[in-house]
This record gives sequence, structure tokens and C-alpha cells, in this order.
Amino acid sequence: MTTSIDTANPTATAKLNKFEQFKADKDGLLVKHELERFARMGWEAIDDTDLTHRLKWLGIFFRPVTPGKFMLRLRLPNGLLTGYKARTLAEIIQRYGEDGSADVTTRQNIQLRGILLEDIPDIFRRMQAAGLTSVQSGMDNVRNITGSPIAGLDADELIDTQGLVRKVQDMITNNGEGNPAFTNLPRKFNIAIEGGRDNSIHAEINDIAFVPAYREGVLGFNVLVGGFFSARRCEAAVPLDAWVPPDDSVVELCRAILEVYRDHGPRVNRQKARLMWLIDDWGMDRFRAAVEAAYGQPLLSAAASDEMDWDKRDHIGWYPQKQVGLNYVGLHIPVGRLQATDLFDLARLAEVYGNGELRLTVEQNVIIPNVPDSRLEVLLQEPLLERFSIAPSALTRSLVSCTGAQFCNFALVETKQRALALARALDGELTLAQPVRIHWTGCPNSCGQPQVADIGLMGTKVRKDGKTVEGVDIFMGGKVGKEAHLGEKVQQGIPCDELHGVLRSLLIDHFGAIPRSLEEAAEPGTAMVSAE
Ligand code: SRM
Ligand code: SF4
Repeated sequence: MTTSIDTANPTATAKLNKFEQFKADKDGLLVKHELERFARMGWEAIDDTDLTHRLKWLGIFFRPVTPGKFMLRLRLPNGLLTGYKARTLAEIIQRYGEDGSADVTTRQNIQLRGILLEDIPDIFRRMQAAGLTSVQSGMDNVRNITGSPIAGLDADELIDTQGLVRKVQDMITNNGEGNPAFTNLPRKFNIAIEGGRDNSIHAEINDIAFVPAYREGVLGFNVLVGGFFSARRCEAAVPLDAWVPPDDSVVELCRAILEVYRDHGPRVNRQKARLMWLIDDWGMDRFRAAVEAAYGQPLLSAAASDEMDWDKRDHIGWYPQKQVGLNYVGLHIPVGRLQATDLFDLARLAEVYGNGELRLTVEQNVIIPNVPDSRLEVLLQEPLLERFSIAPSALTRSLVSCTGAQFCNFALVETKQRALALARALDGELTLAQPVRIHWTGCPNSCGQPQVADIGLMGTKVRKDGKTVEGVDIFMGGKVGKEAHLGEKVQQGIPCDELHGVLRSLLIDHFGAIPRSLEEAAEPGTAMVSAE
């Protein structure tokens, strides 16, 4: 059973769990005013709740795996970056040498590593000067808001979401200053605004998703709500039966849904606190009526169907834009990991060959847009593209991985390095007619989205030969793009040292992979598409 909280007083629950208690004691955002003091004190002297929880309201994550070296999670609405911003981030992590790196995340965002708390005041000043913020990016806040990474470039796009995504972020964060109206949600919250036809941002796994739809001939968005993954339960979003035009109505509807969730969302059990639990408790009719009341005007019913009718694209390679003579170039970043020198290089490429813009994808890759035809060939010869390829091999191409044991204390297994090594080894052994999307996630929290993958691997512990070893549960059947649906667990408890053989068999049996050894022995004329 869930407990609703008093609308007038968001902390008036009958029974407060530890998280609700510390939020009621002191809002996370308030540590903003203590950063200079924290920097002088050193992390060891900071109050434990401030250190391990409240700092996340500013995007500063204490990492128990690397105590003293913090992670900084940014907000990059719609995955938009510029060369100038990338260079600012590179300068920040450059100072930390081998400890400093940056990861492109599954919410088309960036997380910096190796950060020292004493540097935070200066880092925040530099970020502010570059138009960057990390505010409200962790804990019970709205995460980075996603949109098509080729918004404004795609000839087939229906709505350019860049401005709307930015406006929604500005509403939620008070233009990056921090907004106490939305810093005490019952739990984390995800919003996606899709303007293209291929569901590029996994609309179905967001708490609110806007998807393009024509209603009585007018283009706008149908609204889905309640999608989420958690260790306890994973659900695809369901229709709110609402349609909004592509204007400030989107911002207002986000505000209304967030207010309803903030004021009535369940707060007793954190495993049952995401938006879908409120919808379950109330039923959709009551939830919709409450949203309508907060919205302040009648909601139009949804359009009969949406316009997401394409298979999902991965944007790796180069493609002409809707602007004649311009192209976007999608670079594959292996498991999203970047070093300072990579960020400097990407900034340079964006400025020399494009118009200084960079875009990030939820597949943890980078796009350089606005490259004129005349500069494309030279860009493709740049040494960086040998590592960040536009034509990676089939399994490496679609590989996604969460942070895993290297930095995340929830992790049950190491993910990124293992994922890459296995994908490369299998690419060397097999040919595939099409990429197979393999997603790794280090624990049941599912940050690496194994449920959207062709093959999803979720870290677990396994008993083998009397010892506890790293292993995975295997998910299959995730479908993305049009008619997306979530995959299901098909095998469990596979020790990681047996995974190579298991994956090889799955790829052969279910995805038409052909061992290169057989291919080499085949008769001439039976050529297959190479995975490389
Ligand atoms: Fe996540 C918690 C990393 C996307 C579900 N996630 C965490 C923490 C913060 C745990 C921690 O404190 O160590 C991880 C930080 C590790 C680190 O040092 O990097 C973490 N999550 C990530 C990232 C970096 C994975 C990646 O490598 O890309 C992604 C950052 C996105 C961003 O830029 O904001 C990331 N996390 C996701 C997603 C995918 C998505 O949004 O599409 C999910 C599933 C979708 C969802 O939330 O509904 C996800 N993360 C979780 C959960 C489970 C939430 C729940 O309701 O139970 C947790 C645990 C929690 O919040 O208690 C979690
Ligand atoms: Fe950490 Fe687990 Fe999320 Fe991976 S899935 S980043 S291991 S919380």
C-alpha cells in the first residue's frame, strides 16, 4: 500500500524513511551555499549525509570505490554540447591525469571522473561561464532530458525538440540556478521529448515521454507516462491519453505532472516510489484528472496513433542533413569512455570541420554536425577516427555499457572493459548480416538498459567450484524504435568466464552469425556481409 503525502506539506508523511527524513531535515540544494566551506574542510570532515547524498543535488557524487575522487554528472539537454563546452570539460579533467576521464551516458549526457572537492568552487565558476550546469542531476530529481540527437538536422524529423527540451530543463532547474520546487520528489524522474520518427531516445522507458502525433491534422505530441527500470520492477510507459501542441504546453504539462508526483507520489518504500506506482495506486483516470487540475485547463485526448514508425537508427557513419550541402558524422566511442585529450580533439574537429557543435546519443556516442560536403573527406581522414570509427565492427558498434565496478559501488561485476573485450573477440570470430545490440549493466538497477537490447547482460554473483564469481543474467527480445517493447530474462547465473561461448551460441542460433572459420571454408559465391 502506498501513502500519499499532504499537498500543502510534502514532508507530512505518517512514517518517513531515512531518505525522506534527511530531505525533510535539509533540502539537498542547500549544500550549494556550503561548497566553499566543504572545499576548505576536505571531504573527510563533511557530514556523512551531505557527503554521500546531498551533494548529488549538485551532481557531485562521492564514489566509495575511489574515496576523495568524485564523479560530476552534468546536464546536457537534448545531448547538445559545443566545442567550447567540451574544451572546458577537458580542461577540468586534464588536471587529474590518469584519474580524470569522462563518460558519455545512456541519457546522452556526460559524467566527469577524478574530481577533487577542493576544486569544485572553481570548476563550478568555469562551468557557469561556459553555460554548463550539473544541478539536480542526481538523487530525487529530474535527470538529463533527452531528445533526438539529430534534432534540427534530420530531413525526416517532425518536430525540432532542442528548444523545448531546454525550456523544460530551465523550468525544472530555474535556469540552472536550482529550483526548490522540484528538489524533493519521491524518487528520480526521467523525461524524454522525441521529435523524430525512430524513437531515438527510448521513449518507453521514461517517466514522461512526448512522442510526435497528428491530432486532427495538427502536429504535436502524444504523452506517455510511468516508464521506468528498477531492481524491483521494470515497466514500459503507458498512454496518459493526452495530446499537446509543440509549444509551452509541453513545459506546463511537465510542471503539472511533476507537481502531482511531488505532492502525491508514494514515499514510504523507495523500491515503490517511481511515478508508475502512483498511477497503479490511483488508476489512470484519477491520475489524469489530478494532472489536468494541476495543468489548469482540460487536456485534449490523445491522437489515435503516433508517428514513430521507423526502425531506430544508430547515427554511426556520415549522413546528409536537411540543410543542403551539410552532413552529420556519427563517431563510435567505445563504451562511451573519453579522456581529456579526446574531448580536446572532438572540440577541435567540431570547430574546424563543423560549426562547433557536438551531439551525444543514448548509445554513448558522439555526432559532429554541420560538416560541409567540401570538408567531409578530410574529416574522415583525421587520426581520431581510427579510434572513434564511423564504421566499427558489428557487435562493437552497438555495444552499450553502464559504469560497472570500476567506479560504481552498486556494481556486481566489471562491465565496460569486459564488454569491449568480448565484443571485439566475437567480432573477430563471427560475421553478422546486421549489428546486434548488446547492453551491459552491472547490477539490477539497469542503468545500461539491458531490457531494450537484443542481448542484455545484467551483472550478478554466481557460485562456481565452491567460490562466488562474477556472472550475468541474460535478457533477450528488447525491441527499439517503432513498436518498442522490453526484453525478458532468458537465462540466469552465467559465470563471466563462460560467457564467451554462451554469447557465441546465442549469436549463431538467434542472429544468424556465421563463424569465420566456416565462411573461409565455404564455396566461392556464398559470400557473407562481414562484421568488420
Ligand atoms: Fe543509473 C543509480 C549510473 C542511467 C537506473 N546510476 C545510479 C548511480 C548514481 C548509483 C551510484 O550512486 O553509484 C550510478 C552512478 C555510477 C557512476 O559512477 O557512474 C548510475 N545511470 C548511470 C549512468 C552513468 C550509466 C551509464 O554508464 O551511462 C547513466 C547516467 C544517466 C544520466 O546522465 O543521468 C544512468 N540509470 C540510468 C538509466 C537509463 C535511462 O535513464 O535511460 C536507468 C534506468 C531507467 C530508469 O531510471 O527508470 C537507471 N540508476 C538507476 C537506478 C534504479 C532506479 C530505481 O527506480 O530504482 C539507480 C539506483 C537508485 O536510483 O536508487 C541508479
Ligand atoms: Fe552502477 Fe548498477 Fe547503474 Fe551499473 S547498473 S551504473 S552497476 S547502479
